[in-house]
Amino acid sequence: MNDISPIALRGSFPADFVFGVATSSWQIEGESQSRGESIWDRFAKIPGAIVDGSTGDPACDHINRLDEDVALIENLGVGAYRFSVSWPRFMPDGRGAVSADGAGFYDRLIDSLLERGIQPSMTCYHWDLPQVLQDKGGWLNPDMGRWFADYAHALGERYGDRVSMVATLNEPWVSAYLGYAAGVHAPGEVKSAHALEVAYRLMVASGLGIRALRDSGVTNPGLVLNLTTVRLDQPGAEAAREHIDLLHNVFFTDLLAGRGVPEKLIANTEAITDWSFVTDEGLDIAAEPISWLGVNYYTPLRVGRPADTQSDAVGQSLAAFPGVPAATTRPKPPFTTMGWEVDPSGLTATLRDTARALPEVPLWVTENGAAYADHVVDGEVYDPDRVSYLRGHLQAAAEAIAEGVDLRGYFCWSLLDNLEWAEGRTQTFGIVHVDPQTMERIPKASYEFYRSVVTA
Ligand code: IFM
Repeated sequence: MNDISPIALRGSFPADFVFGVATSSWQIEGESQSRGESIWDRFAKIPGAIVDGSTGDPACDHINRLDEDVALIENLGVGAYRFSVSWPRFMPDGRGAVSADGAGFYDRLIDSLLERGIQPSMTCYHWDLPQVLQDKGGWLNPDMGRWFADYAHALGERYGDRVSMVATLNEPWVSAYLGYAAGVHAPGEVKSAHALEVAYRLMVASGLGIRALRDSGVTNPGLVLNLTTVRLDQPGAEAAREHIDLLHNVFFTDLLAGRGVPEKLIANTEAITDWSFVTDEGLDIAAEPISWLGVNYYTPLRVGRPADTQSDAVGQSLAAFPGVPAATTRPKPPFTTMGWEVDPSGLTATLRDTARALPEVPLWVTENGAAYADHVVDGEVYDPDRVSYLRGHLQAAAEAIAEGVDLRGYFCWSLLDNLEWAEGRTQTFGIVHVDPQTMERIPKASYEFYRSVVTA
């Protein structure tokens, strides 16, 4: 079968569909000495926590290469750029005073995007919590929601009139379960009861953040979740499949829809927690209406019967699913280097299911992309696997629209080869190669492919 042409692919989306590209602060900025400490700076100091010993410096040295990076975004031809604000750069003490330098950096970023006709899409929190707040208990502290709302309000006051979309949080599932159950992300705790509590408190914080953003004049606040379709791979794993789906998807969409914490999840986890931290007021706040929902999709989850060997796919350890009955996650080839199964139909299914769960909410694909091992040959990077991944997933997004899903835009993850959290520099998701030593940027073949689609 011939690959669909860029023109035909572009033509399968509405004319006003927004194509963008995404990054996040800790993964690209560098210059950690010019801001407050984040939980990822502290976590990176633990021997072995980050596989190759990477730290937040120099990351992609984006702070010093802003003009070059904005030029790459402009040349890509996208209509929007999704970035996150580093809370410890904007507000080094976590609360109170705003750093003039830190805030000024995002002023410059936003203004230079606008000068080029690119819509800034801002995320308030993409995992780099100020360490000073972690020292006060982090997301387990009942006051954190209020502190987050104050921070979001300050961001709204400063940038609200210039950014087209604002997300409160990026992927609370990851913060809660990789950070507090599997312990492979900052702050590196392994305590299932805390993971469930943090997931809930993050959703309450997001609701408070939505209110604070609106109060500051932001008209388009939303939230970004990593949702995915959870497939039964073998008979006998039905209960595990359902439990993983509850933790990964239904918990979040039910809270947003005002349906509360799913009864089945409460029953499944009764040996872990009594959920006494949930209050009617908290549920009401978590259900604060959002103007849009971002869906980050990379791979489906496939669940099978228990086996001697567990999958080593990044983020798919069963330790990340408190209360799950014995099972295995069983991704099938083809894989990316994260060990993630490549399955574009999973994106269509995820968008379809999310639209059903939250029928009134416009959806965006806020992240989608793939890590592959790249090679620079004669100053060029030829990455056909990533091109094929992007092509397939763009077609899958268009398919969801054809089925009636209200999908408004798609952001490719990621602009740059960056710090892939606990995987350090070993996993490269960029459509632009970044030399780890020289920081030289080389647009890959996938950059040219994506440009040919978005500008077709
Ligand atoms: O790099 C991350 C990003 O920070 C959040 N979503 C998933 C990406 C790939 O793992």
